[in-house]
Amino acid sequence: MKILPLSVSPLAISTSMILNPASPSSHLAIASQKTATASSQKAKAPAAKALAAKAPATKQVTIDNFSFTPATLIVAVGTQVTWINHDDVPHTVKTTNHVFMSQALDTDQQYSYRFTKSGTYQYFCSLHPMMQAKVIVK
Ligand SMILES: [Cu+2]
Repeated sequence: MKILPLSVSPLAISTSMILNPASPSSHLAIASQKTATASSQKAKAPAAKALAAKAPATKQVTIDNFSFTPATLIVAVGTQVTWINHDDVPHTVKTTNHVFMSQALDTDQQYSYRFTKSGTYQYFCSLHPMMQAKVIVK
């Protein structure tokens, strides 16, 4: 799984600045130190979990053989979803309710959208409207 840098997420930046005006990295360092002083051997596991929770959530949908996989993707609010076209023909990602639409994606090109509101987002390929899938944001 690709973890995108914090800088791509306005949400992550603003949250970090509220929590710690200095910098996100020094905040993470402080969190790690606190965990490290805990006596148990389990110290590393909670630290890793804390770091993962601060990373922006990302999910991927692959486009291959004229279909979106997974056809139904369930994500949390704030998740950035990236579609990657592995077909050798162009495809698009267009929501039925006009929330967003990608440009035509050539082979190996990708499109990302961050879901900031809960709901069900039906989408399709405007070039091949039989290609349909959805993202459910909770
Ligand atoms: Cu298509």
